Amino acid sequence: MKLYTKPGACSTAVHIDLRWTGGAFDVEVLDADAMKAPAFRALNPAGSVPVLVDGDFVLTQNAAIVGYIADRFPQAGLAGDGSPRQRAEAARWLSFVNSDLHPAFKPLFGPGNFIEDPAQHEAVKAAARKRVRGLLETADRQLQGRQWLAGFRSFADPYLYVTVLWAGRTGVDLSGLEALAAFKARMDADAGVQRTFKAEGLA
Ligand SMILES: N[C@@H](CCC(=O)N[C@@H](CS)C(=O)NCC(=O)O)C(=O)O
Repeated sequence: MKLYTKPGACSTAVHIDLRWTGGAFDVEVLDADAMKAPAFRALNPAGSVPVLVDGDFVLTQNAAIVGYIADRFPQAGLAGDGSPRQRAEAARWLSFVNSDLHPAFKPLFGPGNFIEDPAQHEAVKAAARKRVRGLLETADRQLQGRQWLAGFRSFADPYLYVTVLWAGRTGVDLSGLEALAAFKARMDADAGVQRTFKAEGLA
């Protein structure tokens, strides 16, 4: 099994999941040029990470990939204990991060994709920061009295963690989000996270 990732991107969350499984896998760390190269475009014409290759199976899309990893390494408990209820809780919070939180950053990373006039870019980014802050308040409320989003460690947690790092880098106000800050500190200290960062050249 091989993961294609870009340092600090959403694929870094998948990389942490793989470290948490304790299973064997290869990783290829891509830069912007490698993501445009024909060899990578042959795997994913969209040119985005993550991509997971398992034998002749090429899989894209975060949600599909982490579900596949959870099923391939059930002992890791990334989707819970095998009960429908825990699977649903893990999927609920994965969906929150993948379809609400992650897309909310897009205007911060590329305001020009939303409005052409550069004079408007700061306003677009300010609105995005406000939306991200609101979503992180939801995560903070969920983490109050819990260590992990779903109530147990799941594939939703590394993805949330990566978005918290993005929020720090893009000037989102994180003040007062104490449960989220404690979650980030736990993840910062996690051995799997640290091994991931080292492998991606982020340590
Ligand atoms: N819907 C896709 C989105 C993947 C995505 O947005 N990947 C970003 C990194 S977080 C990417 O590769 N962007 C292109 C680039 O960085 O060049 C998924 O969930 O896998």
